[in-house]
Amino acid sequence: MALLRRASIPAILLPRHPSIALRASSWWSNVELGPPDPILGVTEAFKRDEHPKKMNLGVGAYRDDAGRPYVLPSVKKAEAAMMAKNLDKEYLGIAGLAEFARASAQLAFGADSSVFRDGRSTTVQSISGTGALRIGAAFLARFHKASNAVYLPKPSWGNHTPIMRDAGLNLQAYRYYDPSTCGFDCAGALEDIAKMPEKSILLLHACAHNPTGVDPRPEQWKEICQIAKKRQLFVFFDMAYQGFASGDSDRDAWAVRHFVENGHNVALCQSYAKNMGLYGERVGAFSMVCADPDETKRVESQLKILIRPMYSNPPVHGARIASMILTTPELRQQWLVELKGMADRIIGMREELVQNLQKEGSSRNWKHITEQIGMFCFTGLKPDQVGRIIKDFSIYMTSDGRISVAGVSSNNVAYLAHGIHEVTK
Ligand code: IK2
Repeated sequence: MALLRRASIPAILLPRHPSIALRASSWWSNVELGPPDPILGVTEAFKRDEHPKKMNLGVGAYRDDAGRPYVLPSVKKAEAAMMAKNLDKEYLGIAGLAEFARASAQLAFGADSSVFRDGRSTTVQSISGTGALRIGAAFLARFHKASNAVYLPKPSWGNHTPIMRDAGLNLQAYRYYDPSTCGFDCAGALEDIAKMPEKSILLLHACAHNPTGVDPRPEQWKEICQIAKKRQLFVFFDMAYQGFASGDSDRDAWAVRHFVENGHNVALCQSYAKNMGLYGERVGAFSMVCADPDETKRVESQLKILIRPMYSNPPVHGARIASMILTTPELRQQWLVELKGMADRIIGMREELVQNLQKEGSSRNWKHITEQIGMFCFTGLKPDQVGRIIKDFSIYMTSDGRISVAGVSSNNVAYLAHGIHEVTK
């Protein structure tokens, strides 16, 4: 038919590439080419590089000391036990796996927390930490009528900005990092928090602040807690690294528990990407601490109403793994040892990096490398130095000078120190 129709059109009127001309004109000519993601774009550039010593310290993903991705033995054991049970693949409910949500909330708030006795908290499974943030932001945008201003630390994890903005919240910032000390700007943060309009949303990284690796000390947390209470701020905790900072999951949850014990009805996001190495399984949780059981029930119902049109219900496999680890005493014990092993390896690499910088003859003060905590180190390298270390040494990192210490190993720490020294001397 098409051929017959074309045969009846004079040749002069036929386009040179008829298949193109017969297509509808473009719908998307107005769509601009977007920039690559500032973190994941680093991995793309790394993959294209053929340097034999290239290092990818961009994305935060744990590697063992041989530089390989690490599947925790406790995760493998849980998966083997699950296989033996021959489980089905039915849909989960909108809020996810109930036993996972319960165990996750207990891990965060402490099993003996009064929020459980009082029936004052609700937890839903989420698509890892990012999904938890997205649920929380959507809930706040819809129901936190008193203010849509969300205050992020300066700097914060790069994805916080689009998550909050896309949910319709109004982005603000408070001072957090002091470049002159490569440490926490406590005075600046307290001053800014004290000036926030009442009922604003205050986003806090519960531990292992990303990207700086700089956390407040307990006495500083206490001050933040008090001022936030006085200003009647709504506290939104992001805890993507519980146990990964100090190696102790209770210690890393200290700030969250302190705020709750001191009367803050917080929102909390959890991720099992790092602390169980379940990156691609996308296991996380979102919790809201409420005033009483009735409020809890109402909030829970609305969380489900928000989730249903987003993704209907969360994936089951990773949540089963996390749930089995958290609720089986021997597996949980094994996991806690493995978690400490990961945290300790990172702490050890920080020390080795400083020693190697000294061996290189660097006279700079690198003590922030060992003082900062968690997966990331904010090296203090300036953008031009980052550009040079990438170009001359194929050592990839984000342009703010953040390195994922989890990607450093005994084999490449000396090369990294050499590169850093060459671009900073
Ligand atoms: N919140 C924070 C503060 C995070 O750091 C992350 C993980 N970021 O990791 C990538 C990187 O910075 O290199 C998350 C939330 C959420 O992570 P996920 O959605 O993987 O659980």
